[in-house]
Amino acid sequence: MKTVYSEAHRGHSGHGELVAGAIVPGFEKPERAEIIRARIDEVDLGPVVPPAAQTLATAHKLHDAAYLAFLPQVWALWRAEGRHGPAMPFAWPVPGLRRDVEPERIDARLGFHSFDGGASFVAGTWTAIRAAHDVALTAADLVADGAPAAFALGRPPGHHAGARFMGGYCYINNAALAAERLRERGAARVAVLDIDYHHGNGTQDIFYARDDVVFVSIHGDPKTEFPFFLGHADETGTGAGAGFTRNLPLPAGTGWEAWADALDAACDEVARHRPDALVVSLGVDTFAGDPISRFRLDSAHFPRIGRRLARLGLPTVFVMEGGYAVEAIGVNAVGVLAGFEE
Ligand code: Q9C
Ligand code: ZN
Repeated sequence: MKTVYSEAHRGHSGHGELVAGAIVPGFEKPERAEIIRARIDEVDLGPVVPPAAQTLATAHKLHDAAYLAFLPQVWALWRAEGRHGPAMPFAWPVPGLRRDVEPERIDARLGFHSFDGGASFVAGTWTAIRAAHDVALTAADLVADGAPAAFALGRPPGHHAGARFMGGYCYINNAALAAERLRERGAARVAVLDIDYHHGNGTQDIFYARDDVVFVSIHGDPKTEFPFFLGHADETGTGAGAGFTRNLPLPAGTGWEAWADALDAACDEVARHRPDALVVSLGVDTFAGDPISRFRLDSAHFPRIGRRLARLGLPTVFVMEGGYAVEAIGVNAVGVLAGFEE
């Protein structure tokens, strides 16, 4: 299959994140995409192509206009306050505080548009976000044009980004873009299957009231795992979307057998809705060696995931999400894709 990739992700680097009271180097770093890119050549997965030019029209169907307008301005606003280091929020308008008065200062605006401190900005962040957006839409177009599958290798990832917030290393929801583009190109119904370790709260948020995009997710139980505040089994959709969201939370420590059972259940759920196309939010932070996650999959399991997904027989866009064991991320992510192609 073709991979869509842009080097523009490299500018989103050098930021840190808060772990146990200290700012440590960010786990979501350029090496991740570089190592996957190298592995694609090693196993001859297929051609690597640049994204085609895209407008933000599809993003505007998924994200709030004020939120989308804010993202490209962040770095300049931060610099205008004399700051040089990464921009990160530190105050959030939780219930009990006001959201109806939009603040003016950049520190406050960052918190206003986010749910955690995990989506920081450096000089190249917007360019990387925009490139990942173009990558996802281009991969969806390849599949709409008739390719059986395509791989959107962008970063930053997207599945924690909701209609009006960033967080969890995510800004614009790339998987949601791919699903929406498949809808625009003629698919009556699209399924998004999220196999990242973390619940795809942003994707769920965007499609929760819709019956044309099914969202199915296998993830660490939010009672103990990030993003903590969404992803429980009783969340099944609302309004027209009732019955079109399915969450399969699993306890930290889950290994291959129980995880594979959940994948079977998730695939059955996808098939039951008879979608015309599939988007896979491809996180490989389910790997046992992942430094921030707690499932126990081995590298040998990832091709088996790909083979199971292929049995759905659907045109499929793979969109890169998480995975932080960089030494294994190439083998694991490309393992899924190679298994799918068998
Ligand atoms: N620094 C994705 O896998 N963990 N996002 C914060 C404290 C956030 C994961 C830990 C994990 C976000 C796309
Ligand atoms: Zn994740």
